[in-house]
Amino acid sequence: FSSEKEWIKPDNEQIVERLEWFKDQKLALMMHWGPYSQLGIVESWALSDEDAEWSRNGIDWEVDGEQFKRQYFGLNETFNPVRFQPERWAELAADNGFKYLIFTTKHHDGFCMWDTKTTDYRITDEKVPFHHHPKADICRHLFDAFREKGLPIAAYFSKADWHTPHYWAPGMERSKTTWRGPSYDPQQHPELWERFVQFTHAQLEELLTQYGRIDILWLDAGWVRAGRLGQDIRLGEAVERARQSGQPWLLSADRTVGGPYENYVTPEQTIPKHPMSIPWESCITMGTSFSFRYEDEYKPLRQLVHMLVEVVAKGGNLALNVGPQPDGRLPEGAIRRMKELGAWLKVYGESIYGTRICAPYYTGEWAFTCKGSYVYGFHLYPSEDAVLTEWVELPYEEEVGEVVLLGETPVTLEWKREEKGIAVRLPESQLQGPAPVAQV
Ligand code: FUL
Repeated sequence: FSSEKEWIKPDNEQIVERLEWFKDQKLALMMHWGPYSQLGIVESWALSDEDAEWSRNGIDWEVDGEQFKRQYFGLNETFNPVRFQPERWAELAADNGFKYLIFTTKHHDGFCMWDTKTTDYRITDEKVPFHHHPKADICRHLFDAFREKGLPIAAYFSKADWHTPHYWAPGMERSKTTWRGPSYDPQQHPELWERFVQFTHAQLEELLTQYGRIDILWLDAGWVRAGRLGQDIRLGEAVERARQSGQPWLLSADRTVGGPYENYVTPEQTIPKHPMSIPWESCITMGTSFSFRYEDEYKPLRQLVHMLVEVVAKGGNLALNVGPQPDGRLPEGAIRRMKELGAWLKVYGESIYGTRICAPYYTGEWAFTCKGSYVYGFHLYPSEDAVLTEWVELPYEEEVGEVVLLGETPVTLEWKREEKGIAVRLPESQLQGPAPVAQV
């Protein structure tokens, strides 16, 4: 979205209301999980030659394409996450300030993490050892566990599907530029394309009618769209059907596709330069990849807090991604960070949740949010050992009642008018944590 004008405000009142709910949430836990997690590769991207170097990094893929594909598509037979305890994930998320879950029901490789009838390439297939586990229908148990903790569900679903022959049709030439697929020109093969459309709609129908309340349909693979392929996948119809039959609250994110079914926009691994008043959510990894990587490095707390504050000050939500391990546990390093962030949010959450943007938004050094008659100013000082002088200038030119430094014990601060804003006197002993917050 280069300009806010391209965003279409929904004409459905309930959806407009749900978008206000959405804007209040601020922090989602995003999770990418599937057979690919076993190899610690970049989600399913090793299947696509488009970015071979990047996605196959560190793994011996010196096999020919077909052999490699067989290898990859055999990963489901060893995916056996017997330590999957969805209640633990849900508890950890709820206790640490996450407000909704975004989960990969199907990534580009086409592997279904629910008990679908549309394909055997699924978590409940008999060939998959996990088939016998009482929680084999992963989406069902995960969604139930999160809803139980009061956290709504966003179902991530890749429109591209590199497993189904309706999309990557055997024997059809793929050129380097179409490795994301489909492997054929949908305009030249409308019947094949229609089979793919029906297949996709049938999968969404299952997810949207048999898995309880879904609050958001998070469609990925923005390249699967009429403007690019000459044929539509008509997912607006699927969204509309779901809204008419039991899920009237359903928001949809349909990346860069635009139109009435892109209710909010989803920048990836980046934060927009300027504040936006349209609803948006940046998905950013806590580690270096969306899917699990062995010995991954997780962003330090200061960086996570600064990211969250910047996103919120610019009017967005942060979908912070964690990739579960192949055995079903969450990586220790990620758990640690979730708890650290949760501890920060317990003290400063009032300046984050339910807020809206207000000038001067974000200056790099300062960020602002508003709620009711309060303005919150976050000082984003650069490092643990940065020295903050006693008097700190805050670029806030509006009227000031009282200035309070938030913390476990809030402290009223002395302040004075300056030429460009106000100056507040900070008691040094209080300057702990990654981003002191002044409530004005
Ligand atoms: C991208 C995908 O290709 C990545 O693998 C990941 O799922 C990210 C959130 O969206 O478009």
